[in-house]
Amino acid sequence: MRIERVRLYHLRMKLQTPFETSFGRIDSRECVLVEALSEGLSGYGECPADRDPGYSYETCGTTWHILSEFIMPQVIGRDFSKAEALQQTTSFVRGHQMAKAGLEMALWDLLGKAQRKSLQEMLGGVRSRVEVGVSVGLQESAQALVRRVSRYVEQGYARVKIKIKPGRDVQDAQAVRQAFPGLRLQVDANSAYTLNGSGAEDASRLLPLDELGLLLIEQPLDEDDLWDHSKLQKRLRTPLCLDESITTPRHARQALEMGACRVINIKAGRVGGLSQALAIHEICRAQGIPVWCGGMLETGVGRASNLALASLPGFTLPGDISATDRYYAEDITRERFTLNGDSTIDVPHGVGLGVEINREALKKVTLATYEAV
Ligand code: OSB
Ligand code: MG
Repeated sequence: MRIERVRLYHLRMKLQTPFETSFGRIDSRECVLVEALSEGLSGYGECPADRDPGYSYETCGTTWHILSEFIMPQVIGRDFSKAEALQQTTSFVRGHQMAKAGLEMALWDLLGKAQRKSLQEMLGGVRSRVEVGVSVGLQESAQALVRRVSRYVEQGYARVKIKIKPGRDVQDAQAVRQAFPGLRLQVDANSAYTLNGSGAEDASRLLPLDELGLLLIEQPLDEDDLWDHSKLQKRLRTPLCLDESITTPRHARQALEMGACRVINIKAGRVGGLSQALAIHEICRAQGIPVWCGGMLETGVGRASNLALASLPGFTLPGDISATDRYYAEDITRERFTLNGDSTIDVPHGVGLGVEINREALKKVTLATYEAV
């Protein structure tokens, strides 16, 4: 299909509750939505970079810049019969995985619609519903955290991840574990510690987490610090899981060779697109390494993509893919995802992403648009 035009939308959507991590607190979440048009069809993709460079160096601003100045001019007028081909087309851009991933997702959606295939079919997904959990941000106190977790457990989430940061780690996790002895529980530090750091930042403070029966400890150290993760993993029985550190299939392979982790969180956005997510899934599956689908507070567009990805056979741990109402009162898709009684969410089966954009809702949350022909 020849890409005739591409549109960008800068979105800001108010969250149901503020979300706080070790790198900051947000009340609303921003992202860039990509629309690729061809033969009367539109494909949509989501670049999950937020307003601030707290999770990674990418932001809505860098995504906009890289797509509009460099990538869109190379893509418009070009024929794509496979979404994966975008990797070659964009290989002249170093990094900027989320910018590439958003456009790649739009191509998957577009090609799926043209070929009358669901994204799940195109990716090789095998499950019609996937196990999910909820990611709970930092709360005012350990008691407030336990109350918040209780609410999600009552709603039916069978796996909970709590965010931790220096000074708010072992005690918070202990409080949740004490209140919910059988809960599938994991923690995420978003790179807030260093090995042999000073005071509260020293990752050896996290060693008592090993007694709490956690599923995994996610990204305690810096994104560029595979080596120290490998040293820390040797001191823990609990698997370390890398998120920020894994931005390419090569990093996934090297992290596993080094013993820097025993689990990988796959986010298509962070690794440059669904095609790269598939490659990492394959590397891990060949070695029996469990993977799960991470989340970035996506709209219905990114959530549909995450559900299709999480239906692949190697995704054996519950994903950070919660029901729509955990995030947004109003979404930009007509579909709202809901939690089933067994802590799963159904994988969309319509063509492409299987979601329809609610144009009025989209308009309400759009801060700026850009179109190139
Ligand atoms: O580290 O997994 C993370 C949200 C934004 C940026 C980074 C992360 C997260 C989450 C939320 O944990 C997961 C979700 O979408 O529910
Ligand atoms: Mg994470």
